[in-house]
Amino acid sequence: MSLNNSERKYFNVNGYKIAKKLIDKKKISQIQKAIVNRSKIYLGDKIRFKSITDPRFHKSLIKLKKNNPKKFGSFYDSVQKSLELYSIVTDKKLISKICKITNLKPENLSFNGENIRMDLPYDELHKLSWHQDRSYYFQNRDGNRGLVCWIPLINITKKLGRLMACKKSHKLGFISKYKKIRKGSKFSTQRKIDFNSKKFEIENFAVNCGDVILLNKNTIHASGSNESDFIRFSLQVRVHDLMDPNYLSFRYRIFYNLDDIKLMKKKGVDVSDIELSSN
Ligand SMILES: O=C(O)CCC(=O)C(=O)O
Ligand SMILES: [Fe+2]
Repeated sequence: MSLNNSERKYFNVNGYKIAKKLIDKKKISQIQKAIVNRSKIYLGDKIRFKSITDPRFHKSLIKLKKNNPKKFGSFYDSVQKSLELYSIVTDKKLISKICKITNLKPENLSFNGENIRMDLPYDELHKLSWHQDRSYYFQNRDGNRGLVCWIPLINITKKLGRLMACKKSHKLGFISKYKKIRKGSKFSTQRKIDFNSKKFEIENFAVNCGDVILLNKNTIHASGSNESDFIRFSLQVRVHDLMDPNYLSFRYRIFYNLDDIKLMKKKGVDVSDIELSSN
C-alpha cells in the first residue's frame, strides 16, 4: 500500500490524523509576526516583544482583555483577515496533504471558517464542549466530505490545553440532535452533543508549530483547558468538496467592529460613510 493510502486509511478508521512538521516554520513565524505587530496598536511599543512566546506579550494581552475587553475584541477581529492567515490556508504542502487524505483534487476544494483562536487562561466562556464541526458548517451535507484543519500557532503543551477528540466517533455520523448553548448575547452559539464520551478512547493532541491536526467533520472533539499563564494561539479552517451536487453555496457579509467605529468617532475621524454591514 502506498503511503498516501495508508494516511487516508488511518484517517478513515480513526476520524483524524496528525501531519507532523507539515508547514514551514518560516510561514508560521510570519503569522506570529502579524499578530505581535498588530498588538502594538493596542499595547503601545514601550515593551519590545521578542516573539509570540515572550511571556511579557502574553501578560500584556491578558491584562488588556481584563481591563479593556472591547479593545481586546478589536485586536482579535483585526488579525482575522491578515494575509498571512491565507498564506497558511493556501500552503501547497497543506493542500496536498488535504487532497491525499480526502481524495479530492485541489481545484475542487472550497474553504471557510478560517479563524485565529486566542484562548485565554481559565476562560470558560469560549471553551468548546464536545461537538462536531459538521453542526456549524452546512456546505457539505455529508460530514465525510472535506475536513477540518486545526493548526497550532504556538507549541501546545498540556498546560496550554490540548485539543481533544473521541477516536472513531465520526462513525456515529452527523448527530443532528445537539444542544444550542449561548453563554451571552455577545457569544456565538455553541452546539454541544450529549453523549457518553466514556465509550470512546480520547486523544489529546500534542502538537507543535508546523504540525496540523486533520479532523473528519463528524469527529466529536472539544477544547482542552488552558491552565497556563499563556494565550493559546491556533488557526482553524474548514475544507469542503466543491463537486458535491448538494454543496450549499454561500457568500459573506462583512460586519465591521462597532467599537472601532465608536473609537474613531471619538478621535474625530470622519466615519459618516461607513455602512455597519456590507457585502
Ligand atoms: O481550539 C479549540 O479549543 C476548539 C476549536 C474548535 O473545535 C472549533 O473551532 O470548532
Ligand atoms: Fe470544532
